Amino acid sequence: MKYTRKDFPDDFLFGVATSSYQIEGHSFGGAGETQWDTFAATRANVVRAETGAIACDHYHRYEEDLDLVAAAGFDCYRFSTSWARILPHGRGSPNQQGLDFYDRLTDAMLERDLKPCLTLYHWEMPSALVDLGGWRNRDIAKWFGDYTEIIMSCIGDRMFSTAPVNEPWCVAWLGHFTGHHAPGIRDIRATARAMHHVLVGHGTAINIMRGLGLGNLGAICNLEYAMPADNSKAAERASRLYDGIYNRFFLSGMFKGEYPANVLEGIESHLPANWQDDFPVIQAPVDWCGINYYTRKLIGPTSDTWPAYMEVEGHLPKTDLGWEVFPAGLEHLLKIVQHDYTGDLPLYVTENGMANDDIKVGINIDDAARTDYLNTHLDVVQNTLVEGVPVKGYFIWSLLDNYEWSSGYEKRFGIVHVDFETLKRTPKSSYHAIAKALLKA
Ligand code: IFM
Repeated sequence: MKYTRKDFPDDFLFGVATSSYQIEGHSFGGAGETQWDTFAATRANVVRAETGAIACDHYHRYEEDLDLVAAAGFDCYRFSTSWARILPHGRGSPNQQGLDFYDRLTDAMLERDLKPCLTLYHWEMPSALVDLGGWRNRDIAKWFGDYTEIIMSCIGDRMFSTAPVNEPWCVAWLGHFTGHHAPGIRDIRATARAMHHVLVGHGTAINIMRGLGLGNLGAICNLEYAMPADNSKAAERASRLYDGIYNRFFLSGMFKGEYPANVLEGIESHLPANWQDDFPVIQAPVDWCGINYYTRKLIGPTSDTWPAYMEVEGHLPKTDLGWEVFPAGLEHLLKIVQHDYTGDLPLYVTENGMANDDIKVGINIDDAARTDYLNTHLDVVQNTLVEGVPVKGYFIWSLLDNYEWSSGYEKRFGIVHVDFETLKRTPKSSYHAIAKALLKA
């Protein structure tokens, strides 16, 4: 790595991130069926119809995995609890095995001196709640609040930080507009409601946690840097709308209590009645904001129905998911978020990393491309720190190769290789480079 921890402020935190459905193995420990199980069972949704049934078997191997996190010198471990593991039917009686698992997992982090950084919803909606409309149904905010209360009453006091929802754009837009993610809906009204309700759910969970006396609560958004594909006014307008839908809708809701006008043009008639009345909940104060960043998008206009934009292929080097490598986008976004929304609030890069076709040669896995990717993104974190942006930490996605949603197990994001036949873990060269950089004196 180009940097060591000494190049960053003393209180700067380094972490690595995972999520429950992507690594745990949802067939273990009494977890309920999730929307990803049924989405994967539907033709052509997921590569080879793969599910998270076994995943990395982290449910049984978490001690070994946390040993790897600690041995690399990370300060923090970002993980998520599964709604369907805690409440197999989404509501009602909790699954004690699920609560016990997260209790053990938490203690295992603390025993290794790792700060537990929790996300409460990383997409494993229990199927029973999808049957009731999932994020389309306004009651989801209350159900999410109930789930929050159950899990946080059990492990909340031991968390370093907690965020309710990972990547509200993915939840709402990929799940209900493009249909690329579960529940695989393609409907503008469903999308508008999911966009709004996911924010009401976020605020409800924050308020419940405050009520339990918990602190260091945040919001985590995935952001993409939108650029016009050419110099035309139409491309400029299209890229502003992409930015509005992808980035500003969620940030504006949470930090300003409003939605961008260009987004409302397309969705206002589909929002639930009296949606403005929900802003006091949506704006529940948070203590920090997390940004998940991977790439930029070049956007051009189309003559299609709203939002009438399209992604135009760019020519920068790409990762194995076809995402262009554009570190400058992270710098722009950190500055924009601070300037337009969060001011002095601590910012974290809560996910950053790349899919790479990592090949195992003997016992070695050389993923120099990943180390380069991390270095170039840390370069821009350095730039923002110099300019006074309060970035307080950086988390790599991901610890392990894992279930990459509709790509199944085909795309590898881990700094640790997982053989999905034997489940053997092998640290890649990026892991060794990070371990060297994070060595504490
Ligand atoms: O794997 C995902 C993760 O679940 C959410 N953020 C983006 C990652 C890479 O696609």
